[in-house]
Amino acid sequence: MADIQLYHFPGSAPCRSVIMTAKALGVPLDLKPLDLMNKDHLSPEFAKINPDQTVPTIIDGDFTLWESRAIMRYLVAKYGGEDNSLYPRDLQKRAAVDRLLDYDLGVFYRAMIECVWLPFRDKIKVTKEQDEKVIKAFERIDTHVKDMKFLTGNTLTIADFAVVVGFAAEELYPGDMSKYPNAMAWYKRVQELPYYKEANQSYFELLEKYQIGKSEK
Ligand SMILES: N[C@@H](CCC(=O)N[C@@H](CS)C(=O)NCC(=O)O)C(=O)O
Repeated sequence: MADIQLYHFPGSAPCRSVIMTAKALGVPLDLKPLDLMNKDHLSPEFAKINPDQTVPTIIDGDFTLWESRAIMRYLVAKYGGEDNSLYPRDLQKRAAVDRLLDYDLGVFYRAMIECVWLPFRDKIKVTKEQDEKVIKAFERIDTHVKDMKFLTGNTLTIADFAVVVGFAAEELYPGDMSKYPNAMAWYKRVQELPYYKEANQSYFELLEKYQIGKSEK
């Protein structure tokens, strides 16, 4: 069987969540980097593959799929065996994962991108509303994970992969992360996964490029 092709942009958060899922499942990926800065994704060739022209996009045989959370669900369903705890079959356990994935898509990830990453990248001053949105997002994760190892209980799921790639924007966030000790303990736990470093290498390189890191905060 040919490896699954993954069109990605090195450093991209949703791409990293897909890479983590593949690594957790032991599914090899054939990485196809697109340079978004060079507008590679806007080429007519890529528009034929994904008319939304976004990454991550996978091609698995004759099947093409985009939207990171849909890709993660697909990979676990197809390659995770009978009942994989990364995306459990039990209706209520699965619903808890889905809720977190939806919260991430609609609220958490948006707050990180719009209120931390883009102002940082474009050197724009963060508004009071943006700052409040970020604080609320960090507070939500902190309260949510208070008595749990991972986001839906004591077992790692794809919800952790989805949220952690956005949470990693804390590296660029000038505020005081010690206010969120439960969230930071969860973040550390996820970072300790054996494949975390390799799957997120491109993000560390991006941080290095921008010369940012914990020690500089
Ligand atoms: N909701 C999508 C977001 C995908 C997305 O916006 N990816 C960015 C890179 S991080 C992209 O492709 N941007 C190109 C564009 O929107 O033109 C997902 O989770 O996959």
